[in-house]
Amino acid sequence: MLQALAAGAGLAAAPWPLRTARAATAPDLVLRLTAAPDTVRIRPGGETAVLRYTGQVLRGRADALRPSASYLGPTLELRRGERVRIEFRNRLADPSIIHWHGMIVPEAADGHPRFAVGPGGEYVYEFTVTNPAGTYLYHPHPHGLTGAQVYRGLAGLLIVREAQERAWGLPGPEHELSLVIQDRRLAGDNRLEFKRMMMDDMNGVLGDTVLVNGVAAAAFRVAPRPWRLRLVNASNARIYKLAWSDDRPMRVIASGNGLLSAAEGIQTRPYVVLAPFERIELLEDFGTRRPGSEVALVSREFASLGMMGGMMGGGMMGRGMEDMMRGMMGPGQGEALPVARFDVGTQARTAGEELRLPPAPRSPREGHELHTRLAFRHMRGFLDGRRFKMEAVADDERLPLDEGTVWTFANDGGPMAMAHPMHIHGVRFRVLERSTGDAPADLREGLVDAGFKDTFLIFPGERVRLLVAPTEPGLFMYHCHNLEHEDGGMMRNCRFEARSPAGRT
Ligand SMILES: [Cu+2]
Repeated sequence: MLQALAAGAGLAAAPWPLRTARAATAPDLVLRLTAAPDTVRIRPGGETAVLRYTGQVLRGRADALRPSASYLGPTLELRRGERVRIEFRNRLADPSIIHWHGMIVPEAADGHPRFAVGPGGEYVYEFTVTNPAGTYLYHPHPHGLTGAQVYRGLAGLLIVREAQERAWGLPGPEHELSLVIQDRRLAGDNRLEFKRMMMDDMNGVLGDTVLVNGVAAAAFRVAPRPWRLRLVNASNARIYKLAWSDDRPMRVIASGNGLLSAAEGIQTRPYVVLAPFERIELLEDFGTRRPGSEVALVSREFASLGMMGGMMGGGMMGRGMEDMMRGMMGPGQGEALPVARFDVGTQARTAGEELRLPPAPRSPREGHELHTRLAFRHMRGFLDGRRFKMEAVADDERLPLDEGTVWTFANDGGPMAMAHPMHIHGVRFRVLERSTGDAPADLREGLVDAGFKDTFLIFPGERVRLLVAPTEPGLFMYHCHNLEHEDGGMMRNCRFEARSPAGRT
């Protein structure tokens, strides 16, 4: 078994017996995901070389995989409570490993970079789906290579479903749409252009074209009725300020890791801020719009983030200089961009059901505290002055199992300060508090801190307190999900462990 896991790997022989690799009972579902080079047609004028996950159902429901139309991997459709085995085959020229973003799985199934397998290698994951119904992702996580691999196409959706979703009044799968939003830059010959300049390591790689599900100028035909929209930011670094072109409010039913609770209710926002690898779900009634009309999902301008954004928008440069910079670099962070178009059908309108969101789970006891200071200097991000080391975990990066830790993140201000989308593996957490007044005025109203999250955006000068209660023991990680910051080392391990009798954690 262990030999099979590390087959051809060289890089990472399993560092300890993978007790989770083969459960006592057979899995309900056995899937195979293969990462390999491929070509797809993204726009006219020649195919684009990409990296791509393809999948197969080896055992169980054939509908557990839904193929994608472009370079994205197949959508995994999993059911809560299902036991899943996934065999990952690396047919890339570089090491890789898959992380199930937002999923709470055993340590050995989390896709930590220390498990990366080399070209020709395989890794077997086994876990039970414990996450509630929601929108999740899978993507590569080899240290230093994540940004390039995701940019070239390696990512896919992972949807968890529950039988009760219909009883909660949510539109069924036939009336939902997933939009995986990514910005890319295609050269004249349709080659994907990744890093081009030093700024890319600092700001993260930004594209000039928004692709939705791997398609440029995406358009959807929608019946005039309520739809469940799963909006997913799988961009390396771009933050979107998503809004309807007709300025209707956005009705948010999930803010990240599962649906909002009945107590929280639908959160209405004029626009929604979506940082890299955050997801949000909307309940949108297209029946309230004129039949035959069209409405666009757009990303609105914001001036508050990004060095170039500030310089260009703040009038620090002359007009000619501004135009030249924009031509060279493409749209910076915060520039307005089109995302997708929705054409409302002309058939009779169908009313929606009354939404009954599920009750909130009980909050854990808050018994522990942690503090992490984020800083960005010399083009690199630091977590409490530290950078990533494969096995290193400090005393102040240990969290007790099965109780609440209040984890405070403070983002340094200063001239190089940046917003960072922070992600913690292996847990879903609540945002307890955000320091008031520090979120930029042109983004503030679009933050949704309700519900459970696994990724949150923290602005320069801001302090955000989370309530985290790990349930899976072992070595997990927390990091910035701007993929260039992550690859640059703005990532650390954290260990979830039982409290020792002496009280030390
Ligand atoms: Cu960052």
